[in-house]
Amino acid sequence: MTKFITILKPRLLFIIPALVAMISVSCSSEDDVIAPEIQLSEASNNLVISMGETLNFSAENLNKFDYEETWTLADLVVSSTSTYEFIPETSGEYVLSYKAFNEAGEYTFDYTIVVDAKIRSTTVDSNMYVTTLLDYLPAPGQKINTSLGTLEAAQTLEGKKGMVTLGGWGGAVSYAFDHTVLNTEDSNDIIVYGNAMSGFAEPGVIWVMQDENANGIADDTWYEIKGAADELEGTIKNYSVTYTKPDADTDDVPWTDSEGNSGVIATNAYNTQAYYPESVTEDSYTITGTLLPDINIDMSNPTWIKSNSFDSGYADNTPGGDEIDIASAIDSEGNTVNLTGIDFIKIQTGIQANMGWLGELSTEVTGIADLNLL
Ligand SMILES: [Ca+2]
Ligand SMILES: [Ca+2]
Ligand SMILES: [Ca+2]
Ligand SMILES: [Ca+2]
Repeated sequence: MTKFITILKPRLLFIIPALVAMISVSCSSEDDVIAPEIQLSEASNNLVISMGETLNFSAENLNKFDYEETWTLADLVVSSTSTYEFIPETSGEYVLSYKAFNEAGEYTFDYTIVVDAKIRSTTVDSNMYVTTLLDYLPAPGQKINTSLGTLEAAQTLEGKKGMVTLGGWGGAVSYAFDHTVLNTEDSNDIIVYGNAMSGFAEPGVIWVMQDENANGIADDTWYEIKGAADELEGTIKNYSVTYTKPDADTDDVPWTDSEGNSGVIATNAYNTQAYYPESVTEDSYTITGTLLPDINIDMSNPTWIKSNSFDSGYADNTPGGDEIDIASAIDSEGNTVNLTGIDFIKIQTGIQANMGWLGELSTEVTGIADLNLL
C-alpha cells in the first residue's frame, strides 16, 4: 500500500494541471467573445518623418473573434479597416489613435507623429538675400507712386540691397528666399536693413512663413516675430484699416479702422503725386495686421520730431539693420512656434502716425539677408 501511493503521487502532479486546463476550456464555449488582442505593424508611440514621406500602419488581431476598428486623426476617423496610410499635408505634430473594439472590450493605441518641414538646403549658388518678390501692397503715403513706392522699387531687393517704402500703417512687402533660412539655435538668423537713424525709427512688424506643405508656394501660415512692443498697451492684433481713394491726388487719404476710429494720411507740399497706390484699382481697400503703439513718437519740438526705436524685433528700427531670431515666431494665439527654418518673409508698417512736416510714419526696407550666409 505504501509503495502504491508513492508511485501514484508523481503522476498526480501532472494530471492535476491537465484537469484544470480541461475545465477552463469547457467553461469557455465558442460563443464567449473576448476583446481584440492587437499587434500593430508600428510598435513605437513616437514617430518622426519628413514632408514627402508616408507611413503605412496596419493592425492584426491575434484572436479569432470579430471586432470593429478605427484610425482617428485630429478627431476625424480616417480609416475603418485594418490599415491606414498617413500622408501628411503639412509639417507639424499629429496624434493618430487606433482603436479596436467589440462587445467584450477594446484595445487602443496613440501615436504622436512629428512631420518635419522640407528644408531647401543652401548650395554654393544660394543668395544670402531674398530673391523673389511675392507681393507688394503699400498703404497710402508720401513716397507711394514715386521711385521708392512702386512694384519696381520692391523688386530692387531681389538678390541684393535696394530700397522700398511701405507707406502708412499696414503697407506690406513679402519675399521668398532661394533656400530655407535655418533657425540656428540660440542665435539670430535674419537681418532686415532699413534706413532708421538714431531717434528716427519707423518700426515694421516682421512675419515669417515656412513652406509647411512643401509646395514651394507662400500659401502657409504667417507667424509674427514677437518684438519688444508685443505686450505693450496699445498693441492690437488682427487690427485692420480701410483706406479710401480721395477725389483729388493731393487730397488727404481718409481711413477708418476696426476699432471705430478714423483719420487721414495727410498730404504735404513736398510730394504732389497721388498718395493712394496706383496699383490698387478699387476705390477702397482693407489691410489687416498688428498695430504697434505710437508711444515712442515725440512731437514736443516741431522742428526736431523724434521717433525712438523699440528695443528689438522690428524692421527699420535700428541704425545698421535689425537682426531677428526665427525662434521668436508666434502664432495668432501668441504661442511660440518652433520652426526649423523659414522660406518666406513679410514686412509691414506697424504704426499709424502723422509726424507733421515729416509726413506719415512709413517703414522702409533696404535689404533682407540670411545671417547664416552673411
Ligand atoms: Ca535662431
Ligand atoms: Ca506652401
Ligand atoms: Ca519712412
Ligand atoms: Ca525709415
